[in-house]
Amino acid sequence: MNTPRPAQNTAPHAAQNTAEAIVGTLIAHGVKALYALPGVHNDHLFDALFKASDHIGVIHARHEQGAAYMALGAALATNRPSAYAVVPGPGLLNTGAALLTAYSMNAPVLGLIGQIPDADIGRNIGHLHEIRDQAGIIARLVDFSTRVKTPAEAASLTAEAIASMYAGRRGPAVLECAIDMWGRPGAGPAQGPLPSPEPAIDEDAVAAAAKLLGAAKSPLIVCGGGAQDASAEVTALSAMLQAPVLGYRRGRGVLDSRDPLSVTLPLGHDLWGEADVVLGVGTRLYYPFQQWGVDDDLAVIRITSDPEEPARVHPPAVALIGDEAPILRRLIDALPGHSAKRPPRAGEMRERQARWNTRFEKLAPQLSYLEAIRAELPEDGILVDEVTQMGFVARLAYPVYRPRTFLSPGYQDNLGWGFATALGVQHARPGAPVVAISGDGGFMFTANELATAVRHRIPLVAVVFNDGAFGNVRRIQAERYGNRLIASDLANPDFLKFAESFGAAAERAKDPASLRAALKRGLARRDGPTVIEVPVGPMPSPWEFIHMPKVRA
Ligand SMILES: Cc1ncc(C[n+]2csc(CCOP(=O)(O)OP(=O)(O)O)c2C)c(N)n1
Ligand SMILES: [Mg+2]
Repeated sequence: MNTPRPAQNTAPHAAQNTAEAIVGTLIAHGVKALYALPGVHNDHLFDALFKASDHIGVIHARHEQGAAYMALGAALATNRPSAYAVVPGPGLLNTGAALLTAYSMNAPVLGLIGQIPDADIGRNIGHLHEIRDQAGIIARLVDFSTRVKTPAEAASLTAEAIASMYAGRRGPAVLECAIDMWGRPGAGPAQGPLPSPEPAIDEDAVAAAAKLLGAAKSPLIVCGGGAQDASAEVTALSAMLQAPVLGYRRGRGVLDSRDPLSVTLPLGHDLWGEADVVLGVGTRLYYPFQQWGVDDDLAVIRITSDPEEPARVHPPAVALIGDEAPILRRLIDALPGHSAKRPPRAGEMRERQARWNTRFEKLAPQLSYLEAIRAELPEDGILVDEVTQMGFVARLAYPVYRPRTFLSPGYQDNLGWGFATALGVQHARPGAPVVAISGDGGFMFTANELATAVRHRIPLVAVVFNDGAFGNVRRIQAERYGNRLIASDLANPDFLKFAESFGAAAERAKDPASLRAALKRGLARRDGPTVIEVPVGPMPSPWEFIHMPKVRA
């Protein structure tokens, strides 16, 4: 099934006040950790968490953005509901970029946000942490948000908020709760997950899609983040149709990179120009529509959970709305009646990919380090990327073997997301080896969370590629602005001493072979974080492989 419904979990305990009802409801949804930063507005919440500590842990971060990014990482690694709690006003705003990213990535993150005294909300008195129209600000960031206005509704609103994260366009939700509401008695018992009926599948649309795909001469499948839980189905359909599968950024790993029908972005670009039918699964088809072009000779089929998505840019021939995996299963069932037998395309794709791989050789500095990481990360190991030279190339060429093992920030592409998000990934998947890659610029956005990693013994391995610069910006200034370098050089700490001063393990690796050795040691260490600094020079530009010209009118 595509969208794991929140599991019934531990025994709900009798709820007494608002905070206890909310905490009990989180527990009843299988939420085992709350990523948080406390403050007076939420003291009752933390007291409820103290009392429930046999069932739910609190991971306290050093900055609210760290808490929210960790919740995002936990959600992305598992597709299970995850939650964070912060104070209102500055606390909320400090989580803004992470919440925005959770929205962009359709991640099931629940924010629990404090509020000023209930009776004063909207009066602009100037209470501690008061912000004008907090609810309005939140409503611009997430699809579902509300304030808990009585203890009696606390449990049901929490269950509703969590259900909303998996319904329609998936994504985060927020509950606000006033400083004097958390502790108010009279809440009902905790509530388990609401029933989540599978939306009916449009059988006429399935038949139309099967007919188009069955008759296609040159079908192409494009996967986005929404296909991550439909790997088996995409793999089966690709084999039946002998259709190549393009995944870039969030679509990587849906089809195993070792499958010859799995193609990288530039080959996908070539194939887009040749295709007669394209099936987009859980993707906005952003690069194809915005950069590669689309015309009437191409029949586009969309499968997406967001009912508004298909009509946004280019009306498709067929749109199927709902969870990707069950829809794909129906499509696979409907196909044999329609499908032409096609010759195998594995050999052709291997050869065409090999030609692109030869061109990728200009990215050798990045590729050699990524090869070292791939060699040390086992099949289920997770790589969290960043907005850095290494990240850009990883999205193109790092081999990904399984779904949800390559995490890339999607269209926000927000510098500084990686390290703290990876901490949440590692915390939620303690048995999986996790590596975060970042540049010296991105790492320093949340490097303070090394303290959180040490305090909570999170065994993340963070590789920091240090070029002493916002390298991407510097290269653009050098190449396109006559080398007028401005605001792109960085004064860095000694990353080894810095990491060690937190109590983290630290190593410096000067080449890919020493990175492999350092990774081996770091991944073996399971009681705390490791930072590996890799000093690097300027890197070759990957952009010619990412921003490619129109191939259709
Ligand atoms: C939140 C945010 N701010 C700014 C940017 C613009 N930006 C993109 S790449 C980059 C520099 C990255 O530097 P670093 O992390 O050191 O990676 P490098 O390019 O040097 O490998 C900047 C500032 C961004 N993508 N996101
Ligand atoms: Mg840099």
